Amino acid sequence: MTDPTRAVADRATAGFTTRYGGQAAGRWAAPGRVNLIGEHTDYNEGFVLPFALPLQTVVAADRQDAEQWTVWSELSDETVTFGADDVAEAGRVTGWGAYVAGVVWALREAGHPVPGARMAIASDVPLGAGLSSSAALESAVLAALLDLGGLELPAESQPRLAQRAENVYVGAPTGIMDQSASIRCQAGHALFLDCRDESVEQIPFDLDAAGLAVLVIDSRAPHRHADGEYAARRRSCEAGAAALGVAALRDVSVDHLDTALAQLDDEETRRRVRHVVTEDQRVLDTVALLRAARVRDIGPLLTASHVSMRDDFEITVPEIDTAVEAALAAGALGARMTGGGFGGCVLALIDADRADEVAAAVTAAYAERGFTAPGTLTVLPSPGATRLP
Ligand code: GAF
Repeated sequence: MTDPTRAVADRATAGFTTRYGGQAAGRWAAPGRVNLIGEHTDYNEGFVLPFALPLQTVVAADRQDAEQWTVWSELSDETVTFGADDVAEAGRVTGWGAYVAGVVWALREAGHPVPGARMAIASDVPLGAGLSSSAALESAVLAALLDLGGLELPAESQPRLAQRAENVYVGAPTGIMDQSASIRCQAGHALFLDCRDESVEQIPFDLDAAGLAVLVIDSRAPHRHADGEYAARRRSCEAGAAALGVAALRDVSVDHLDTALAQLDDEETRRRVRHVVTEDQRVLDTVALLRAARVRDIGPLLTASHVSMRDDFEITVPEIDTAVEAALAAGALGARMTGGGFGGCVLALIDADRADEVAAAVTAAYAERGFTAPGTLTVLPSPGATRLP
């Protein structure tokens, strides 16, 4: 266990003992993620390339006999309790407890006999920063319930189940990327996921060997209508695919992009389609470079992805664009927004010895524009969900 994991695991353990008395039967951890490249491609059955963060959510838990789930979280210092009736139908538990109840609901719906449980949750994954705090919570709870119940569910089937918790129980129409990243990522690798058949390849992403680092910049931008805008982007993509007569935008290749765009009447749909089709190709190009250990060379693809999100998909905000521009001006090899958009984080690929300089440049650019100071953190590709010793 690394030191940061130990600290959050200790908080979950202590929270369990304080709330319930005695020792937890075990502790399960699941990470947040950044997406190296491949944004808004997952629900278009395309490609993504996330990696897991060293920031984790930890659940300390034990079984309880009744069909009841009692959950305390350090984030709100609140305890939520729900029973079989609350997970008989989606949506009955609301707030953060919905992510936990959603996992119980999805497991039961898939026919698994879920044990009652008491859980204490601690987390280092910031909320609302676009680093998949909800997928980390779902994935850690899923890992805990599977082990506590002795339930068998292959790792490749787990993301879909956690995603159903979020899509159906919570009601957020997200794709398969975040839960896949939290569950299936491996240390030192980015996860190349084909969102059509959910096949994965672990792509070595050795930043140290290349003398590089990834700087994650929390834009601190308030989320501006993120949920509604996300759903609107999804609808545009589906409309584009329908107009082109394909099952999903994944089926349009860059070689046929111009022909496809010429078939669309609506300028906005054309821009959305162009983003998704070119972004899928950028993922494939990034993977090819990483396979050849040409890590430095992926920088321009990251920046091109950002430009596409800014101009074609229109999901960036001034704080995000400022962070990208300032990082590039300070010598980043590439920079882009990561995650769903309308706030959240930027990632910058930088020479490892320039992290302070790039972070200071972004902070200065923010101050000049009167934005709330950004957060910065360098990260390495970290392990996916696991039971802690
Ligand atoms: C959010 C969603 F949850 C993902 O499924 C994905 O669509 C992402 O936005 C954009 O790439 O994180």
